[in-house]
Amino acid sequence: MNIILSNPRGFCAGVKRAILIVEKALKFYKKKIYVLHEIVHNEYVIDQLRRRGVVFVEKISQIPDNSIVIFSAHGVSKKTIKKAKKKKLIILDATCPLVKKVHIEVSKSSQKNIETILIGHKGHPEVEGILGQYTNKNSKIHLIESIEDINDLSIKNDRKLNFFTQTTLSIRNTTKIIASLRNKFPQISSPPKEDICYATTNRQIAVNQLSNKVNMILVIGSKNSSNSNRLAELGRENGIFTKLINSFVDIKTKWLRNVNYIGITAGASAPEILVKEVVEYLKKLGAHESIEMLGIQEKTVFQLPKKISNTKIFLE
Ligand code: 0CG
Ligand code: SF4
Repeated sequence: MNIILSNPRGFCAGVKRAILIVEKALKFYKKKIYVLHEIVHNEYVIDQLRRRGVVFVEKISQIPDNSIVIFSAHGVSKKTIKKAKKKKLIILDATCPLVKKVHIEVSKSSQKNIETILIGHKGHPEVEGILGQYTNKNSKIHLIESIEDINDLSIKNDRKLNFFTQTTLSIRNTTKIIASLRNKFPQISSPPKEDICYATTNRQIAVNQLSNKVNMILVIGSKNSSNSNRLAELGRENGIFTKLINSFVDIKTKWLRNVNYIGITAGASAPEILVKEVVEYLKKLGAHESIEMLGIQEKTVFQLPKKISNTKIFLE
């Protein structure tokens, strides 16, 4: 069996920044650190931080007054910020700057009475955070998940209408939804640049290339990770037997029967150590040395919040 590693894969700039914020906060404050929601959607990352004393909560009400809170990379609503301020929490915002950009645009639309459509997955924390930027009671933000949802939309004035998307969607599927939206509302205005982020885009391009080379794909990522799920979905759409796994422990040897080329990728929140463990495990089962597939080089780096940017952590 031959192993091909997809490129790029794994951590994006937003995830690196979010995890660094937690690590630096642990060092800087030397106090209990609360994180609202999983900092990123990865079981291994959360387990490691939990062991170091980080407390993950789902509601602001679970945090004692005057504590330190970090908002996860997926972002929060305006209401959540208000609640945190009311409790006098010290806030460190790990919202990815690319999600923040969508927040700013949606908030502007709300202020300008522009009706907005958001393409995204219901219940995902990023979607909840984006919807929560639209506070204008006289106008509306509508969430759609599919082409079918477009038929149910009731729009007041399609000349004062725009749309945005969640950052981690399927490029293929979203392109189709946008085409149908434009067809139904020819006057709709769109974001100046696609909201699906560079990391999501590049990992999907790589999986498309990988699909031409392998007969099985392993996507390393957690069940609640939207971008990881999209990679697994894409492998399957391309006709490749694909599995989403947390780590090598999830691999079933029966999957590997008759597989001579196996592709490995990792979602934007999955650390490289998990890829290494999978490769080692497959090699123990008899696979050859892995080969890195050439792909798009990523250079994006995001700045840290000023409060903690000078705090040095181990190996820095
Ligand atoms: O892909 P989603 O938005 O579910 O998040 P995850 O934490 O897996 O990855 C990047 C971020 C934020
Ligand atoms: Fe930011 Fe994209 Fe990474 Fe999400 S997946 S944290 S939007 S860079």
